[in-house]
Amino acid sequence: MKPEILFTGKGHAATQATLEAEFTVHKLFESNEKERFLKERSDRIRAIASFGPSPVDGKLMDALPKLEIVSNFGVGVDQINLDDAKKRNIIVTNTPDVLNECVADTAIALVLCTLRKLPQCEAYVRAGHWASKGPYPLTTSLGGKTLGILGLGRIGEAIAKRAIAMGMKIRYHNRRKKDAPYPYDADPVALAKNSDVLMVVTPGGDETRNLVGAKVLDALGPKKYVVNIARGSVIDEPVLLRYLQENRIAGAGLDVFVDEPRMSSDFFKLDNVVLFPHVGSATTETRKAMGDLQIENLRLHFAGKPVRTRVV
Ligand code: 8YV
Repeated sequence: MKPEILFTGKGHAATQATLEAEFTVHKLFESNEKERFLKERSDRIRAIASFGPSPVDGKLMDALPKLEIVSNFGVGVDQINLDDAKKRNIIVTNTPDVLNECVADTAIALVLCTLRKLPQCEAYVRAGHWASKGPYPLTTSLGGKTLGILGLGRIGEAIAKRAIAMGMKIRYHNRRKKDAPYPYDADPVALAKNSDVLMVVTPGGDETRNLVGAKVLDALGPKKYVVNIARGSVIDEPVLLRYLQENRIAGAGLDVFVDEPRMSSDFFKLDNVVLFPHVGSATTETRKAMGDLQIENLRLHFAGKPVRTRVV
């Protein structure tokens, strides 16, 4: 008998195909009557394979009394209520490390695109402006600038390595000072004050909601930039939009948004923001590695062995 598992969202196709071959799969996201859907399967579902932002909370856990494990596709588990899982002795796993390099590449690409306005340069050529209007206006160098990393974890370290190679200096803020070779700032405002580019790499969730708001953006000021490859929730998005409209910061590079894939269309009118569609880890290779780890955790669990990357 194959163990029965629930998919919370439509996700990485190859991973979902492998899971469908090895397990009996139930697709919650395809049902219009979710409560009934869960009730009909409540005595059989032993695992959730979570994909994307749909919440895995106490209510869903209670609807599945046989639930043993939630195996998430992604390192961020902010959509999963970890306290609710802990209380119910439900294991939660994620997919750390395998995406560090890829997300760090995206982070540096966003810094380059935001300071050097590379997407705008490309659009300028395609619009025929180079020949008609002349050279593109000068932009801003990375070399010699300070990158302030808000959340120096494994991805932050990979970003720091790359930024140093590009001639940038590194500072950071974490809740606790680490044994790291970079200057530490005691809070996000101090970090913003001391940096030219504030790089947001913290986990999402309640603890970091709107961590970057007016105070931090004021500390950055009109000559400096913010880049977010973490979660949209970490930045107060309406405030950021207003600060960009009023040129109260120099610019922003954003890979993540509060209500993806939606955002205010007012962002589209601005020349001082670069917008990516949450592609931090979105390569064929990295998504396969993430899926393999998600699958491995489920296989290990159902083989009665300890999972590889346990969060709770
Ligand atoms: C993915 C991510 O976009 O790992 C994460 O936390 O945000 C990304 O790598 C996401 O997990 C896809 O569902």
